[in-house]
Amino acid sequence: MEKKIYGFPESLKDVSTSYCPGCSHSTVHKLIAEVIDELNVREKTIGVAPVGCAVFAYDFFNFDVTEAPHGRNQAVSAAIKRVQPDSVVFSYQGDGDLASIGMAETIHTANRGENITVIFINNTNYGMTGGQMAPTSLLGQVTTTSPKGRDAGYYGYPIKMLELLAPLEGVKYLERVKVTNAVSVIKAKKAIKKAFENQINNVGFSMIEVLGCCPANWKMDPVEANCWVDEKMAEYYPLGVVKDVR
Ligand SMILES: Cc1ncc(C[n+]2csc(CCOP(=O)(O)OP(=O)(O)O)c2C)c(N)n1
Ligand code: SF4
Repeated sequence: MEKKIYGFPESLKDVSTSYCPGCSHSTVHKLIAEVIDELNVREKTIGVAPVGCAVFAYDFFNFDVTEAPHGRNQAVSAAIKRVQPDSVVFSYQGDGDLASIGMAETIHTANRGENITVIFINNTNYGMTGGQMAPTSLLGQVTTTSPKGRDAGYYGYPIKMLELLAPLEGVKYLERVKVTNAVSVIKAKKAIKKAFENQINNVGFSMIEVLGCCPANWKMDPVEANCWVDEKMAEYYPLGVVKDVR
């Protein structure tokens, strides 16, 4: 008997995305869609799209997605979840959105222990607006606003968001993953699924940080960009579970 081993997720629309070739946003969208299908929650899922390259996420996902102003994703997500506690709400954000202008929202949403799922794509720059330095840009990293490389004395150090949030009591699950090869993609999906399951089981605030790549602004081809994630990013941002409390 034939066994089906692959199907296009119902939670993803069969449309072309606006992402550059090799961009991690595409891979992560697919993982989220697969998880939502597997958990059978498509009709009660509400995503909150960020500013940044994922601003058009509502055109790519096949469930309700709303938009939030720059940095305000988690405030909007928490409000939706409080008004509709039976819904499954996730905030999808880049590092500029989550760790820069949205830093206050991130900390206070986490501290309140809002029962939402946050998917954080850390690609170490402001992708959509042309590759400016982000709070997560690595030391020495050349960006359009740090043309001589990020210097700690002038710009400060790259912020490890999960380690920053871990001490907050409202925070239940934090894991850092990457999507640079098949094995890491499978691990990333497992983490994303758990972050959604936590919400469904009322465990509380969960955030998955995905080390993503931005080949366009890093001025690398997709293979080089993924190698840079494996070699440079994963060295500074260690992969794995940072916190898991039940
Ligand atoms: C209040 C406000 N300030 C600035 C902008 C311009 N802006 C749009 S996207 C963006 C950066 C997004 O970077 P990031 O969140 O890292 O997402 P990426 O594009 O890398 O996925 C900025 C600064 C805006 N939309 N709103
Ligand atoms: S600019 Fe970077 S983050 Fe934006 S779609 Fe292109 S590769 Fe992805």
